[in-house]
Amino acid sequence: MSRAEVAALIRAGDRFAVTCHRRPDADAIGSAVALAVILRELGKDVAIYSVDPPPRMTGFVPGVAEVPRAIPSGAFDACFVCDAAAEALVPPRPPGLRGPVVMIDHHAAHDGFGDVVLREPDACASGLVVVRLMRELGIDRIPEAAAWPLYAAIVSDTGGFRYSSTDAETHRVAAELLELGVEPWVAASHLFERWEPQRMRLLADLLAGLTLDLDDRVAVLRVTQDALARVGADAEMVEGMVNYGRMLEGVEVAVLLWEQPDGGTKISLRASGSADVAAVARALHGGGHRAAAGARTAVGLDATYAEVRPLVARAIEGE
Ligand SMILES: [Mn+2]
Repeated sequence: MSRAEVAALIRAGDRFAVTCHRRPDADAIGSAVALAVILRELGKDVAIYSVDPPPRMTGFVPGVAEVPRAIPSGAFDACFVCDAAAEALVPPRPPGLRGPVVMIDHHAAHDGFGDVVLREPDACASGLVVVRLMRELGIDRIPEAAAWPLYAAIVSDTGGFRYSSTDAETHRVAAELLELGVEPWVAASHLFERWEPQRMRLLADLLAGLTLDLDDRVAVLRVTQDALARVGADAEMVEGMVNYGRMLEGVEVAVLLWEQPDGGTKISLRASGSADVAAVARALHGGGHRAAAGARTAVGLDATYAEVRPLVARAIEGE
């Protein structure tokens, strides 16, 4: 559906539920909070919820800590789900929903789930899709209460304005957010620094076990349940670790293999060149972006890497 059609749907409704993908990241929770602010600006009744807690690092963003965990009751004309590329990531819908589930997303790969899908893969973050939708609705100025949530969404999904998704529009919107009072150093310090000692120890452990493969063009990092227990790290601390593999000169794809409590493996993939890791993830029934994707297997780390390796080899040859 087009942005204009989604805007028409918003104008026609009165009561909306707003949520984001399960185990939200800063873009998911930030775009949901911002969308709720914008819908309220239009005089709509809005119930926001996130069944899983937002990451600790987003606790500084105004509005995030107040997002309820409970699925809201009452009647809703639509339920907006921010930043979710697949049905498995969509939280339960409010029982009183009498309208469509509307997906607001920017992922290149999307399973098509949702009654209405507004997906703009050229946007660096779902937060940016929310800003575009806001303008479509005739609001020119970003409401102040949406500024920090949108900045957190954009700065985290672009890795601090470093990824290839960063463009002029990204910086234009960021400039607008700064004019509304956002302080970049405060956001950066919360989102990228302030590490717990356990997280730093986990990184040391990961780097000690880093291996290079396929003519040093692929870096492989492994996280075991044993290692997590040894350093006292939790699941949230594993997020983003794959990027360290990508920082090596000559590495085109970084693979993080993360042993799950059920014996399966979660795979995170990052590309630094033009290799398409979304294609690798899709072959393993996962998804994501061209340069950042993920999947899961039901087998252990070594068996998983045996599946991943030929796919990654093809991805780096195919660029
Ligand atoms: Mn996102």
